[in-house]
Amino acid sequence: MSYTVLEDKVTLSGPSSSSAEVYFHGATVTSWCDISGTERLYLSPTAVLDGSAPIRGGIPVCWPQFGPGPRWPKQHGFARRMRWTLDEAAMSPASPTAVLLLRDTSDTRAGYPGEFELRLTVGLGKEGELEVEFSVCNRSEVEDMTFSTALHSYFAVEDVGKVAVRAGLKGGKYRDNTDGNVEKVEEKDEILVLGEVDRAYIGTNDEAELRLPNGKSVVLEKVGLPELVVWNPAVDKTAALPDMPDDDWKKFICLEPAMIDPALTLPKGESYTGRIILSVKDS
Ligand code: TA6
Repeated sequence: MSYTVLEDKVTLSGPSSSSAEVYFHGATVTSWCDISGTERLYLSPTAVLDGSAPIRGGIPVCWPQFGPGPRWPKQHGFARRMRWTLDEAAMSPASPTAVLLLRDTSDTRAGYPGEFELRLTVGLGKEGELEVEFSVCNRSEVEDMTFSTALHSYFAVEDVGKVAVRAGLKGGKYRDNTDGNVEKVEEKDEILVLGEVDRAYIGTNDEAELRLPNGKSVVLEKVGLPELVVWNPAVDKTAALPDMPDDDWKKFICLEPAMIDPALTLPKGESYTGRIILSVKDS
């Protein structure tokens, strides 16, 4: 069990056949294989990996905003568009854990005044589960810092029409981004993908289950991320994505632990941490 540093990414090898990899670009986790060696994240075969665009797939970090604004002119902010560095001093050779850092630059401060240190810690647990911890430190001594965030996770499926999301969402509210972000009430126990889905569920439980047709479920536990975005672009929106094959909408579903609305105002000198643990179980 260990980690290997390559030019563009760190690879982790964990218990049995579990593994993961995280690109320095955007601190984007692009692969997680569970203890059986099964790849559980979707990465577009046409994802741009040279740092010139956000990586399409894996777990992009949306910060300092989720969505089109108001803190940064580009969708989902700048964290997924920048090269992070490795904090090897915080890592131990025998542990399958990588720690990546991003600090404010003159470019970020030109558009977003915050003085920050972002840290993404990616590790494999004793059962091959994936643990991702995202922390924000407000390094300013005078200014508070406001942000929204999401760990925009793409899960690999064979056929998105045959999976179901169970997260105790029935009776809960969501903002429907396919309908002007109007607030609605979920009427079902299970979320199915029968067309384009783009919903931000509000005040959700800290556990969601992605039920696969083969009797397995991917379990997502979240802490410090009160919302859950469920997204699949379906045919038309996928056709408009330059970094995803037209038919690949069938091969993933996004379950995105998030903190969107209200955004968080972090007082000077204080820190925020959001965390997810991904595992696989029999349904
Ligand atoms: O996942 C929800 C969402 O906000 C969708 O509306 C869609 O825009 C998706 O993110 C992907 O955004 P991206 O900028 O990565 O193409």
